[in-house]
Amino acid sequence: MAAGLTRAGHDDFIVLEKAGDVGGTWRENTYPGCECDVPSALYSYSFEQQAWGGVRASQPEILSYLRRVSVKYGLRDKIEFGVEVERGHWDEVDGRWHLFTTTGREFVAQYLVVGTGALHLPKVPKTPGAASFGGPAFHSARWDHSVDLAGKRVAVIGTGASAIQMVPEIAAVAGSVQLYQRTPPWVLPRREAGRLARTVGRAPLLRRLVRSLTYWNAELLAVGLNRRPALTRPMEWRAKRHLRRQVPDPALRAKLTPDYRIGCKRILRSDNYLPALTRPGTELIVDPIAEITPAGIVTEDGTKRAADVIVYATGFRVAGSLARLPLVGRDGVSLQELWQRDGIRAHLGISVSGLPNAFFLTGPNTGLGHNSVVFMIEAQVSYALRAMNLVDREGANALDVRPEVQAAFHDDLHVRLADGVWSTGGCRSWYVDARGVNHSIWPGFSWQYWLRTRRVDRGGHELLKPPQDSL
Ligand code: N01
Repeated sequence: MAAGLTRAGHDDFIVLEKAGDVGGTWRENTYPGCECDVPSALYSYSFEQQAWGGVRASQPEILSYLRRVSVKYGLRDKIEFGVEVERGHWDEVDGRWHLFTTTGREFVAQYLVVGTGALHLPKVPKTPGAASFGGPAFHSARWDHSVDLAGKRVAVIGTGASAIQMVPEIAAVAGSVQLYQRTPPWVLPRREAGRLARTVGRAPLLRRLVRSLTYWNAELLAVGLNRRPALTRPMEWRAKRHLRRQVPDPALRAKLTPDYRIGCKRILRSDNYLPALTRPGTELIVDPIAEITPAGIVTEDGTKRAADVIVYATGFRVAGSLARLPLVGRDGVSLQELWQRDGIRAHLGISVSGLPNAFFLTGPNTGLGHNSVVFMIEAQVSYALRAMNLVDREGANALDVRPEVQAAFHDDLHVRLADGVWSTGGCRSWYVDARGVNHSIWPGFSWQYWLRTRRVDRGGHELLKPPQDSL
């Protein structure tokens, strides 16, 4: 967003960042083996395409890329680091957003862009006895680098995208690994192209070509995920073949075979996760956890396993995480109240009726199971810039999406979601909330989303005039 504003010639903005550096999720997640499972060809900004070292970019590579971009575009001077916004409200008298930080500072702005992300609140299960555990215990997104895992008995809970990246690294150094699995993930080969990728990466024209081919290849998957989940069956065959090749033991294979449709949860890619589970020191445990004691973990079948360290790779609290920041809009109604009343909804996942001039990045139903979130974020940034231009062009002060436009968007979205693998695939995932409502996924091609964000519908918005005394 900051680069988008700068590139569009604006410099009258400020970025408030609670941490001490840029990077977001790529700053917070530093667990061993952390990398991006989206093809690296798609994982850089369109205006700053990156020559990555391989077909997947590692967390340190991505973090240094983001730092580099922030320097190159002169953004660091625009960022107030270590400033956490605690609350904000739209003031109808002066037509401005007023934001208050945890230290009591106030910022006043015509526009507010919320880029706080969806996967940033660690979810740690409330297991009986967890607090009594005698050793270090931490979440994957809060990795404790002071803990040396060499020779230790390490318990890892969870087998999602984070776990499958860290387990091979942990297994390589730990004395033993206990991996607690509730649901087996579908795992496809990772396919590292090595030298070819590096060569391609260095030649800008080839890089663009690969980016384009990779993008359209990824879009193909959307047909299966969104419309015809049965079309993804060949992917299931490939994943099962990968499993057969990597896990010779039929009993272990049975535990690792999913019983739901691929894509219902995030599709994972790894060449070293399954082999790590066949190492003598690694045990895959599928009995549910009953309690945690000072010495380790007890499963429901009564087995006690001693552990020195527990790693929670148990994901994030997602639903409504955007509403955690108390924002109060028109008529004194807060985002939380709006979403409690109407359900979590935002027009294009970007604007919420009742919150004028506020734009959400990675808002509700803009996540993808098949392509890169960077593409979606760039579409959202362009949309926010277009909306600001519209306000200026119209001589207005603000725009607020009409509730009926937001409702029509929301209803159409949820009709389309009903056909998708997230509804029909027979799994439970973080995409879906406790009531079975999917607030996470965009149920279409990403280019359809891009098309819809190319234009701000003037008639679909109420344009608010500047307050009288500022005329
Ligand atoms: O979290 P998850 P994650 N008892 O929610 C299990 C992004 N990401 O951090 O499947 C026992 O996927 C849970 O079991 P189940 C990506 O969008 C991206 O791994 O619910 N187990 C599951 O196995 C991803 O989707 C990258 O039955 C419990 C695991 O913990 C998102 O972040 C890399 C449990 C949680 O899996 C989240 O991934 C990493 C309990 N009480 C992450 N509670 C990229 O490479 C949960 N589990 C881009």
